[in-house]
Amino acid sequence: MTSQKTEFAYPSMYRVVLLNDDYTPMDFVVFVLEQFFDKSPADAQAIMLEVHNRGSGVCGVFTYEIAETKVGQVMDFAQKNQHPLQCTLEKA
Ligand code: TYC
Repeated sequence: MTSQKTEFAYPSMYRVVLLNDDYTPMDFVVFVLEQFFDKSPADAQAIMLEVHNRGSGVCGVFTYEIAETKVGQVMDFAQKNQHPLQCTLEKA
């Protein structure tokens, strides 16, 4: 029997990052973190405060396609609610 070597590469991962601004309500950001990133109320509150106090914070780490989709969902939802919330992705 011939031996087979299975070669594969792990996909690159991307951080989805929320940015602070002066206008988006804190409750809205907490809701976004619970709704789109499955965060518990306590985790969502902690991440929101980190963004508020430090300027940015990580919502999660995903493959490119999923990270892109999350960024789109957040930006869409913020725009529909007329908040200037910004969300980006960066290579992990
Ligand atoms: N700085 C905002 C305020 O004081 C709250 C906020 C938190 C906005 C996180 C955006 O990603 C953000 N209302």
